[in-house]
Amino acid sequence: MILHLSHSMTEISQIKLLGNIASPYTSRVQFVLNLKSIKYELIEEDFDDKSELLLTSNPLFKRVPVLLQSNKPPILESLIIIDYLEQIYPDVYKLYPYDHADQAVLKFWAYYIDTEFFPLYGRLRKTPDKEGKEVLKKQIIEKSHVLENLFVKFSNGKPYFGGDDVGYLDVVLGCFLGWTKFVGNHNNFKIFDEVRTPNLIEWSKRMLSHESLKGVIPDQEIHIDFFKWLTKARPPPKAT
Ligand SMILES: N[C@@H](CCC(=O)N[C@@H](CS)C(=O)NCC(=O)O)C(=O)O
Repeated sequence: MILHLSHSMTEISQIKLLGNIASPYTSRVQFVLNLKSIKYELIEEDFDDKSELLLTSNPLFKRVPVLLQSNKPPILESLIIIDYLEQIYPDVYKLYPYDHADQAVLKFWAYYIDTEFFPLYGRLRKTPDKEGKEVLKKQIIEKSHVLENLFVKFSNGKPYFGGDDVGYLDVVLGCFLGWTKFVGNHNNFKIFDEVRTPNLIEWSKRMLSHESLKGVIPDQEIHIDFFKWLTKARPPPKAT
């Protein structure tokens, strides 16, 4: 739902986002900034040589994304940044339903996606032995069923988790679509699949052609290069 821009939108162009092109959490925030028509400057972080700005604005985790505005503290963590954007610009493209209990339910699922689903991709990379990898692939497939059922429940026959248009969970899960494709290809399996998760397959296509995601989810080349970097910079333990 797109409503008229408020006066305070002029302040928004002061927003800077510390991010990285391969970072899904950065994409997540960019997606929301685009949906809310908020202008921002993206400052690309090199993880081999993190900027002073990143180290001072997120000294504990030293991670992106970080949202910066003049005379305000840095806002950290993608889900917190999204919440913040929704609170300060509630009238421009509403991500959540109005009901607080319904919001809390969506946030639970965001927590699930961030703690139970996506981390499995990293564990798959770091697990050296074949058997261990197979176990993780199974777990990813199990979780893809959970997500398929979640989609059926929330979309209620409509194209997005949010219903007729992109909502909170679309943003939360949608940012992982590039890595989902890469991890599947790299490990010879399908994470979302026409037979097992037909709704998520159709949803993925819709998401990737959505205007607000254009240019936000990078090409597979970027994932390939980032994966090479990860393998070199943070090598998995050797198989015993
Ligand atoms: N929970 C955080 C995760 C952020 C995160 O993991 N960022 C990664 C890039 S995807 C990062 O900055 N990594 C820097 C590093 O590992 O040195 C969020 O939602 O913002």
